[in-house]
Order: sequence, then C-alpha cells, then structure tokens
Amino acid sequence: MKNTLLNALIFDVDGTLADTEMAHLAAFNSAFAEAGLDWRWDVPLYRQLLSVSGGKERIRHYMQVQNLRTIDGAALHDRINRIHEIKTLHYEKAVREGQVTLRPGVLALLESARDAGLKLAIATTTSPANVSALLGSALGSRWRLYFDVIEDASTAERKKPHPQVYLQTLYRLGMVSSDCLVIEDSFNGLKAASAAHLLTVITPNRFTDDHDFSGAMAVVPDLANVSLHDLMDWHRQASAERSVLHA
Ligand code: XBP
Ligand code: MG
Repeated sequence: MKNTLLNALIFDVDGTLADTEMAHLAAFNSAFAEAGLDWRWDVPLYRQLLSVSGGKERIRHYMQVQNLRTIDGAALHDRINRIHEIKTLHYEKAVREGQVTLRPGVLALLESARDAGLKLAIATTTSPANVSALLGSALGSRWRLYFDVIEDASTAERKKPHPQVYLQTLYRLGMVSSDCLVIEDSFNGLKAASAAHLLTVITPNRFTDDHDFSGAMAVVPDLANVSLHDLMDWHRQASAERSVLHA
C-alpha cells in the first residue's frame, strides 16, 4: 500500500502565497517607462501574458507578438535582462512598502504544518530576490527557517508548465510525490505539478480564475477555511484512490 501520509507541503509563490501580480504588473510598467519604452501592459493584456511563466520570457514573448524585435541574439538577451532587472527593483520596493501581503490562511497553514513536523518547500518561477523580499516582509528576517527547500528561477531554468522546479524540489526533499501536496494558483502551475505526479490544491485569484483546473485534487477560493487536517484527509483519500486506480 502506497504511503498515504502527508509529509510535505510545496507552495507556489506568486498568486498563491500572496496576490503579487498587480505589484508585478505595476513594476513591469515602471520599468518600461524608466527604459524609455512606450509599452504599457493593462490588466486584460497581463492576464493573457501570464500564460508565459517567467518575467524575462514574458517580455520576450510580448516583443515577439508585437513585432517589437528590432534586435536579436545577445543584444536582445541583454536588453531584456536590463528591463527585468529594473522591474525587479520596482517590485522589491513595492513589497518593502507593504503593497503585498500573504493571502488568507497561508500563515496559519505554514505554522500548523511546521508545528506538526511536515517539511515545507517553495517551488516558484520567480527570482530569489522576489521570494526573499516577499517572505522577508511577510514572515520577518528569519523567514527561511520555515522552509526546508526553495527552488526558484535561479535553480530551475525551465519554467512552469515544465515540471523541472517540482522534480528538483522532490529530489531535494528526499521524498516521492505521494508524500507531498502542492498549493498552486494557475494552469501552468497545475500542469507542472501534475507532470511531476503531485496532488495539487488550487487557490485561484483575479488573474487565474478563468483557468482550466481539470485534474486538481481540489479548488478552493483561498486557504482561510482549509486546515492542515483537511489537507491531510484530502491527501489520504486521493492517495488511496490513486492506489486503487493504479493497482
Ligand atoms: C509567477 C511567474 C513569475 C511572476 C513574475 O511565478 O510566472 O514570472 O509573474 O516574477 P509563480 P518574475 O511560479 O510563483 O506563480 O518577473 O521574477 O518572473
Ligand atoms: Mg503562481
């Protein structure tokens, strides 16, 4: 009988731990203005662009679809990197100014999982600088002590829906997928976790509420009314069903 005990929670960051995407959107637009570009992303366009994970990849995709690529190769790579560096500085400033807070129920779940001895991990497409800014402001300077493993854009080159970030998280946890449960917010995140055979709870937000969440173990508005024991029960049930299906 496969393990049906829940031993680790793996959290996505943007849109899951916190509603960060409005701050990211504002930071992108500030970076475009600072770089002397007349590009301006509004919410409807950004909802579409979020289908591309990774800020640099998102800028490159936008330039492609808008036929804005006047340069190529290394020059384009450097230009995108520079714009993204400026964007990240604007985002970190917004987070430090308290413009982004943890979503409902996130802190309570982190604490109850830690107190129950579960391992906690982060598997995100964003940069370590953004993770540190967000969690430093939300959990204080000792925020890293909550997490046993952090995988981000600096360690997992292939972005969601590619499963690399989740596969590397499992490896570093020293666990198999049936030990764990993922909390995500988006189609790309669900696809990445599912490709790593991980059961996933989705907490949608204003940027992902129309995404296809087929295959999610559960979709809940947020974690405000979800206890660790709920997650343990759901995980036990879903794992048992998987065992029967794959028997
Ligand atoms: C969401 C993303 C990130 C953010 C922007 O990451 O796709 O690209 O939108 O952050 P997550 P960067 O996997 O946490 O949902 O500009 O640093 O990429
Ligand atoms: Mg996300």
